[in-house]
Amino acid sequence: MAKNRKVIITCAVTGAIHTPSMSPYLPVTPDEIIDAAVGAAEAGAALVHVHARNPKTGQPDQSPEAFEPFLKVIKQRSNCVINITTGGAPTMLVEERLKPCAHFKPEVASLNMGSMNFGLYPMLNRFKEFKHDWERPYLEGSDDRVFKNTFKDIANILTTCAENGTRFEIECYDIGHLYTLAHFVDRGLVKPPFFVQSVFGLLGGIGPHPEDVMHMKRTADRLFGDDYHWSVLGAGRHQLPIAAMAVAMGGNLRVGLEDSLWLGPGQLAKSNADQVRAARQIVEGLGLEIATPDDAREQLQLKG
Ligand code: KMH
Ligand code: ZN
Repeated sequence: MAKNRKVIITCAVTGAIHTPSMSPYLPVTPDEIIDAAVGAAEAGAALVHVHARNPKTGQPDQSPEAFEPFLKVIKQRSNCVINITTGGAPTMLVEERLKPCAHFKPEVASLNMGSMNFGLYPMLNRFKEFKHDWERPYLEGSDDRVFKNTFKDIANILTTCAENGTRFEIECYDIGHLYTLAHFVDRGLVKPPFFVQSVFGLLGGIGPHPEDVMHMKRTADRLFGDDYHWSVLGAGRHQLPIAAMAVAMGGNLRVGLEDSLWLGPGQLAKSNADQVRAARQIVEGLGLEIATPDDAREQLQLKG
């Protein structure tokens, strides 16, 4: 792992996992996404990872028109690095998912390193009443849905975005995804330094046990040496414990309502900024400094 000791906090402000009925604080409209992103950046996030939603229904929307109303304003109001999703939602195919990145040519885009099951249906046990018609089938449907990211899909994203100087938040949900990254390094399609975002605790991916975190880091160290920056995200209640583990091990972290709606047991996070502040406390409590957006640009060699 590359040795930088300023810790990069990424905040993923809304995503496509959670649905509006799960939390009144989930950003949905462009104004809510702007406030969430700017608030997270002011609280200490160097990168802000964004998805768009239909402002009336909250359904994930991957059209460039859905991103347009908030991207420009976030840029005007903050120096944070904007990271646009190419994951979109697990219901979408890669051609649709690529459109906003191809159009807006961001500094960073997410890149999902393999096809997988993406189990959202257990949330039906916790959240039962839904405001919008799409929410229940979206969650139920994940019982028989594959989040498709074939080798061809990955190569397509790499070549389309790399032409624009976009670099990647490389989402690895399991150990095999690190080996897939190594394969694309061998093919010359992705260049160091890699920003590896390890995802723990999603149903269908690696678990959230400390041994899982150790195994992910050990494998990435063996495959990539000093050529990668390591970041982690823990799903749901695992968010802060996993962040704390990784920061103590020299890594970076991601928080945000995309990955967890919670601030503590039974306590919904009222904003993305609240989660960033909680993560920042961990970082600073360990005697470490958080990275500014320009520190992150330098560390990750972004185009700026
Ligand atoms: N929802 C995260 C676990 C993407 O947007 O490309 C992964 C993610 C995918 O952020
Ligand atoms: Zn995302």
